[in-house]
Amino acid sequence: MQRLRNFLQQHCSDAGLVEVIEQVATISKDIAHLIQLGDLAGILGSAGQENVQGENQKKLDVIANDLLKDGLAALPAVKGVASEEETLPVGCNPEGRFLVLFDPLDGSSNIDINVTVGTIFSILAAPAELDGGDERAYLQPGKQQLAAGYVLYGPSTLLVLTTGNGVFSFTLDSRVGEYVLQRENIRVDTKTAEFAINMSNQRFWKPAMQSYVADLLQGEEGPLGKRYNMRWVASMVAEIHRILTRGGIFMYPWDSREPKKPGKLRLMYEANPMTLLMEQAGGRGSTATEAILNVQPQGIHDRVSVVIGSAEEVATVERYHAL
Ligand code: P6P
Repeated sequence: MQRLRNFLQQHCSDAGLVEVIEQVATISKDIAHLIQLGDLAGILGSAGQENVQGENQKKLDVIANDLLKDGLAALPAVKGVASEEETLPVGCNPEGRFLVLFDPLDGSSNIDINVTVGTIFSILAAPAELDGGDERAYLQPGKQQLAAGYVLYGPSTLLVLTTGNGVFSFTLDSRVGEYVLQRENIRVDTKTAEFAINMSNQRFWKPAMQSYVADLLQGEEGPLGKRYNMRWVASMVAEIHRILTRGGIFMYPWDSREPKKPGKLRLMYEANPMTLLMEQAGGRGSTATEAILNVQPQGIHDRVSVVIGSAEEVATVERYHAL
């Protein structure tokens, strides 16, 4: 079984990029260990403060964020980092060539109920002329990502990664503390009969999304002509991993609860990395009207409407929104 380090050395010619990815993997082992200890490590519950998103931070949100921020800042290759849990980007090493963006603990509302959570990361080239603490350095569309991935802290701890040449999955063998290659060149089904959306928001969606989901629910008798199943884990990493494994479509569309926001999920460290992975596996990622990887960010905490998964199903959603 090929270990992560050997794989990266074979598949990635940039030693600096390999070093950054390895550091994320190393840090994720500490996060996985804390999650497995749970209450025993005293890491459950609220941190008693809000983040820039206005969300109540869990203790483990803060711990995971600090582990990633400090661990990456220690690498000469890292010029700066941006995090869901940090209001501003953090400048690291002026000579660094990479910027790393991350959601340190995605789905953290699940941590207190022992349900799957994850870490999502995205790696960009650092513009030579901008400091790693300068937000402008990060404002690159998702198609410019050099690498992206997630760590899924589930029954197994998995690292799923792309450096632009396919999607690869590694399982953490806790007996030896190493990620070992599990699946190569993952391909996602172009068709699906499984959708993921938070149905409790139905009355707040645009009519086009209401119409599409109503047709999904009509099953064989409806215009889509087949019975669909539904899942909602409230952890994007778990949803995307399921889709990479057996197809599907994940949606978090704009809704009228906060009409000024284009969506709930964040472009730079949720939608962009997950879309790069999905498209590297033959799937697609769209805002329902535009390819996610083409969206030009205006700020590191930009939000976006998200429709990600099996290519033909994403195209169907776009068709409903084009009517
Ligand atoms: P809701 C987790 O907070 C997250 O950012 C995603 O991981 C997840 O898909 C979504 O929000 C869940 O949102 O509104 O269903 O709690």
